[in-house]
Formats: sequence, C-alpha cells, structure tokens
Amino acid sequence: PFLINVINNETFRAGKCYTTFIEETPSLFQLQRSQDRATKIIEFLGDRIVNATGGDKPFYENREIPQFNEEKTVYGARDEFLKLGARDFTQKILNDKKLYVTDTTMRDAQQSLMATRMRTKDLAGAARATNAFMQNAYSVECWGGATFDTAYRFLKESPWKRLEILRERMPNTMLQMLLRASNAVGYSNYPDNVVKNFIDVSSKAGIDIFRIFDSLNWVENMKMPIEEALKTGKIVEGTLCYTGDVTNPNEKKYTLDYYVKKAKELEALGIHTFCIKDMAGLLKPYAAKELIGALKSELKIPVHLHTHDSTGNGVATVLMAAEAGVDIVDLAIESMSTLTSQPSMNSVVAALQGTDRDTGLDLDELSELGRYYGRVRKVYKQFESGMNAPNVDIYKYEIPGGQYSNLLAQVESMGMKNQFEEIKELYRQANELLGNVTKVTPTSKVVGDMAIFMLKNGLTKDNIFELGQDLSFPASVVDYFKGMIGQPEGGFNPELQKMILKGEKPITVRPGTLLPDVDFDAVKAMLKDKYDLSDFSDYQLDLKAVSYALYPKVYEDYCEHFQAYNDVTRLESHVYFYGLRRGEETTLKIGEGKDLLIKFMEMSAPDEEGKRVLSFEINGSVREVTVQDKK
Ligand code: 3PY
Ligand code: ZN
Repeated sequence: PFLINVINNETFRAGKCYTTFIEETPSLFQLQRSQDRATKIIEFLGDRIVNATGGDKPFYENREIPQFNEEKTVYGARDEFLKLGARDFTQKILNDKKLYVTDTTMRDAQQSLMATRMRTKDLAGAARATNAFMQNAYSVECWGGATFDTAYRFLKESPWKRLEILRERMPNTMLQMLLRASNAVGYSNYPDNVVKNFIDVSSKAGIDIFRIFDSLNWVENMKMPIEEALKTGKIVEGTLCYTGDVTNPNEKKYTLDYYVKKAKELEALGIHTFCIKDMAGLLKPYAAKELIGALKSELKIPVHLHTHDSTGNGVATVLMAAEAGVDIVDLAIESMSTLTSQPSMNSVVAALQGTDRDTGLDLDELSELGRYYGRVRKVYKQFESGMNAPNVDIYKYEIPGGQYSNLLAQVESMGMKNQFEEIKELYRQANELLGNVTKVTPTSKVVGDMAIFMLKNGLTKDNIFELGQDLSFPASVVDYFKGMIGQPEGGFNPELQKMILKGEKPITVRPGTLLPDVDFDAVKAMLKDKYDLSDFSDYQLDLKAVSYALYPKVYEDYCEHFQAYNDVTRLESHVYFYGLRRGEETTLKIGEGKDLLIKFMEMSAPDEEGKRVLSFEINGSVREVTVQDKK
C-alpha cells in the first residue's frame, strides 16, 4: 500500500533533501504524506534498534523543560546592543562594575564534554528559559567551532536550522559564535570568498558576536575575517589563544609582552572586544591576574576570558581575573561544567554575590537550567570522555580538553591503551618539534597526529632525524610544514621542514591568497540541478551553497540521509541514537495537529542473510520493516 510514496516521487528521487522541503511543497505530499513519513521513520528506527552501538543505552523519557515566568518582560544585552550599536554598547560595558558572563553550555561545554553531540532538540528545550535567565549576562555561545560539521555529520540536522530556532527562542540574548579565522568552521584554510560568504550569511542568520581566533595567533590570518565581520555591524571579538605560562621565569616566547603586543595589533584592526582563549586550561590563577592586569591597562576595549577547568583551577582563575578587572568571563551551567568544560557558572555567581563584581545572575534560575541539562546529559553518556577528575599533568603536556579524550580513544583503538603516558610525552615532544605552537583546532590535530605517528614508528625528538628520513609523514603534518595553516611564531624548524616536505617548496604568504575562489554561482547551479531547489529563496540557496563549499561530502551525505529517512530531528534524543525499546512508544509531531504514535512491537531473529523483520504499531495499525543486522 505504500508504493506510491515519497520514495517513488520523481522529483523527490532527483534528490530533494532539505528539512523544510515538505513544509514548503505541500502539494507534493498531501495524500501520502503521513504514511510516507511513517515508513521512513520506522526504517530509521529499525536501523537504530538493530545496529546502534554504545553499551548501556540510556533512556530519557518524559521531557521536562525548564520552567520560567513567561509573563515577565525580558530586556537583555541584545536589546541594549541593538539600541546602541556594537561600539557604543561594548564601550558602555567597560564602565560597569558587574562581571559579565557568557554562557557556553550550548557550544563549548557540550563540545568539550560530549564530542559536540548535543542535538538541536535538547538545546532548543533550554533556549526560552536561557533567554529569560541570562538577561543580565553578556551572551550565549551557541554556534560555530565544531558544532557546524557535527550537526550534519553525526546528528543529520542543519546547523542553519539550529541557529534559526535558537534565534527565534532567544530574542533578547546575544548569540555568539566561534570562528576559526581563515578556517571558518572547518579544519583547513578556505578560499577568501568562502570565509567572506560564510561570515555574511551567519550574520544574516542571527549571529550577534563573532569570536575570531587563529590557531597560530597569526594576525595576518585574522585580518580578512575581522574586516569582513566588522562590515556586518555585529560585535567582533579578536582573540588570542593562550599557551605556555606567563609566570614562568623561563618562558621566552609566550610572555606578557607577546600577548599585549598582539592584542594591540588586533585592537588596531578595529575589534570591539578582546578575548584570551585558554583552550587547554593552562592559565593558572596568578598568571590570570598578571595577564588580565596587563591587558586591562593597555587596551581600551573590554577584555573577555575563556578558560577550561581541566586542571581543577578554573574557578580560581576566573576569580583572579575578576580581581584584575576582566570584563566578561565564559562559564557553563553547573551540570555541564568543569573538567574539560568551562568552570561552573553557579560557583562563580555564588562566589561573587554581594561583591562589587556581582554578576546579576540568579542562582535558583541557574539551578533550574542545571537540572534540565543534567537530565539531558544522561542520553549522551556514550560520548563522554571518561575523565572524572581534574588533571594538572595538562600544564605539562598542554593538551586541550577535547583532544585529551580523543587521543585516549585513538590510542585505545590502536590497541595501545597502556601507552597513554607515552603518547602524552610524545605530544609534548611533537609540540617542541613543530616549534612550540599554540595548540587549538587545527594545530592541535597536527601535534596529535604527529605524536601518534611517532608512537607507531618508534620516533622521539632525539632519533627523528635518523629514523624519519624515509617515512612519509601524516598529511596534516606535511600541510603544516608547507605553511598551509599559516606561519608559526618563531618559524619552522628548517631541518625538519626539509625532511618532511621532501623537496616540496613551502609557502610563506597567507594560504587564502593562493586558493582559488569558489564559484558560488556554479555551486548553486549544480545544487539546483541535482536537487531541484526551485522552491527556495536566494537566501536559503546561499546557506546551502556555503555549507557545500565548506563540507561538500559531509553536506551531500546529510542530503542522502534526508532522502532515505526524512527529517529525524524531531525524534527524542535517546530514540534518535538508539531507537525504541520493545513495547516503547514515541509520539512524533509531523505537522500542525498531526502526530504519529509509534510503538515498537517485535523483532525476528536474523535470517541466513542477516536480515531481521521488525514490527511497529503506527497510530494503531501494524507495519513491518526489514533491516540488515550489521553487527
Ligand atoms: C574550536 O575551534 O572548535 C574550539 O573550541 C577551539 O578551542
Ligand atoms: Zn574552549
């Protein structure tokens, strides 16, 4: 009976793949719409039930979203920003005593704790309450960094749709994103026109604050994105990554002078605020006091501090920075804080209550949000790093929080679990060989790849010139030495560069100047041709073209998934990751006033080809699907 369905619709078969497609082309779907949706969804669920991995499957039913007083008028930082504009607003906060807070829960906290797997549905559940509770805060970091590609890649959802939903639910809140300068939200340099286009459409899609950093603190790489972001009228935060230790008398490179000099270079480019991005949690409390003190006395714009709590010193660092006059700090809601994440917002808010740096945030409200995230977090258990205590080794190895767990997983998958101590030491040595760089996406990956390569090939910093001559080094390491990420402070080790490049000539200019522009008209024409996008506006086409330009394969995989299974974003998260348990029901809203009640009934044993038959009840009638058991 469901032969005449979406799958067999010619237009659809040609490749329609957008989450709003069905809503926007109702004529195609009127008749078979719910039946088609049901078929696709149970095919998706069947696959998850049979093939999902991840050990103990956590379940989270009875979604309870945080409560807040919906009657109360909210006047947030965004209202003030819209009234005053970027320059006047940021200059005004310079005069405020209160410590402004950025809530990182929706971006960096979930990126650092659970491999960026938090789905839009769970973020959206917190959004309205966040908008109300953060009215005295500075911003909510909710987009950019790794969230862009992981949304498509692992969650099969559109990051643009996420931004649209969050924008709509947080109208009074400044939405902040992390931009990796010429790497945009990717892992390598993009042509200039891709970066420019991305900034332009992100601004139109609702971003208020662009935090822009370069993984080598190479100002040359940051100029163009900063200039472009300034053109949007939004707030532009120039950022330097922190490494080393400014209080170490032996520190020769990453000294107070280094940071102050570069911060002033960024200030001269016209940024509105300046940020120290301590991605590995290396900024010790007394170092924070010195560094923030120096920056505050030299800069005429607000200073923002971003740190991680991997060493357990995060709250102390933030409080010392507050003492030294920092204007804004990044913190995460309690149940999503500490360890590889940001220090706890609740702790800092409590610590400063009644002082002249009181944040103006309410602890009961933060607890309400904390309880929500605490419930949601359980579903993501399989993506957590397993780090359950702070670790001051991080000061020695300088491994960013998110990478620490990744490296552990990589070493485990190579069957070398008991060599984790060795890999940490090799990471330290690899960093030295690469010229003692700031380690953050993508340079952190280069150092990590080099360390793994050294482990596999028995290399150390002492024997690498002897044993490394005939080896071909990982692509990321070769690219780094070619200058394709940029120029490191102090330059490359020439001997190592020669050995790794094997005769290839490195570049010394900004890589973006050498990459040919992407022809966006051609991309749009190709997408239109392939996916028949006649129903979409120019703006929507721009978003799709930028996604394709950044991640062609990941984006098309997402499109194919959409074709096969339709929109999976409305499923509850445990259902999305694991399917349903036998006898479990889920309600799926498929349109205004249209719900599907889906119940998983039975599953057969696999036949000789490994196929299982699963039966579901959908709004009372039984349907079966056959699923290949891939386990
Ligand atoms: C990112 O680039 O995603 C980061 O969070 C870097 O710290
Ligand atoms: Zn971070």
